[in-house]
Amino acid sequence: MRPLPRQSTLGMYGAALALILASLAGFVFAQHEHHGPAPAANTPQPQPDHDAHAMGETSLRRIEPGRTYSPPPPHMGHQAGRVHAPAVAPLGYEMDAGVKVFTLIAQPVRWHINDGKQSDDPRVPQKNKVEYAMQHEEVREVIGWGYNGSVPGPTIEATQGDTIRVILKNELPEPTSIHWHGIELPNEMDGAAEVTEPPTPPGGTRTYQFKLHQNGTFLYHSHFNVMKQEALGLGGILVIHPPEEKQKPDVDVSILLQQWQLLPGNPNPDVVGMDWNWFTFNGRAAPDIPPLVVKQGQRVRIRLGNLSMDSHPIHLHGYSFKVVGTEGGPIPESAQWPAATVDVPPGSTRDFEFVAWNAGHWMIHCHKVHHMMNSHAQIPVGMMPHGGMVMLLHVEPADEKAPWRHPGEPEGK
Ligand SMILES: [Cu+2]
Repeated sequence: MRPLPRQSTLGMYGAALALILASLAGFVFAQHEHHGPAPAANTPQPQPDHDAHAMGETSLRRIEPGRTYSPPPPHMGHQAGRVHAPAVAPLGYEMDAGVKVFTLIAQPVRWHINDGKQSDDPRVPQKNKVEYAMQHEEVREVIGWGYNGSVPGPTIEATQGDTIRVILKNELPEPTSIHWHGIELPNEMDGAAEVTEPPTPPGGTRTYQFKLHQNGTFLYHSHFNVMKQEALGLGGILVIHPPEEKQKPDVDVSILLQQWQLLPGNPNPDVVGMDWNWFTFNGRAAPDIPPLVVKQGQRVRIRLGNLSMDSHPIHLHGYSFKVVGTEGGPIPESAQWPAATVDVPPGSTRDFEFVAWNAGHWMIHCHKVHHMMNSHAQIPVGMMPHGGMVMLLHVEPADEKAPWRHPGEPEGK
């Protein structure tokens, strides 16, 4: 494909003028043909089941008359296909003269942070349930800002040594930019709006292109009007695989941690308040976070990224794991540390790995128990049901009848 021209050098006044003109004109974007995302290979549960969507004309009329938004771009052909982001559709790329080309459309997104349904996953033993104690059924619809109809944006996958081009199209009602968080790149590609580049105005396009010299788990997020734009959801994870890997995980998962202040009856997040009351893995709060299903014996890597304003100590039941990476890249083997909880500070990523020897239904959750709640501010005294950053890891046993045995204990004892 032909690379799109670089953004024109509009200054702040130009951007502001474009914003005013755009809102006066009520510009309309052409609808592209929608190619559905192809399921990624080698993932435990390919489930592009995110119920987020770029808002269609009908629902939009209530908010911004006359404006429509592009569906996800048809760049779904080539899939790296290794990293699985539960609840978020995968993103493919096109090749252009050796460059991997991704498209991110920044646009308003309406989705359910929680669909209000009890989890009916048959793998969770029903006999253990206490009515109303486990799961919060409040439906919460949110209108945020995301990429390609998704909050958070899709996980971008590439390989060290690749040159990637990311085409940002701005369908937001205000200027934006994308910062490549943790990436060592030329200054003019950093995406720090008003510092290294003018922000991309509404209706504008900006092309970022750079070579990837690192590997690991990184972030991307808006870097214009940051407090508001990040609080509305504009972020995602960028995974760079090493060209060669000694121990490839069988299951590779990315989870973006976000938090929201949602006031009763209002789908628009409060972007200035600090009483965060909804906490999400990939835009979903429990019980609406899809479970992670793996087979006993598989090597699992979980990549956590934090684009919220709190730290999240993420805890896994039934295992000790090894922390193997940060937003600075992989941790040398001698410096990896064993843990059952890994704290993920704001603006960081943490990768941890384990071999799923222990079959069963294991919880993965933030250990700030405040963050294991939905809308706690509204809950009266009494039972406080689980919600928020709570996910289930199902490790399917290789042999249903085999007795439980710790791997440290010799067989036959
Ligand atoms: Cu937390």
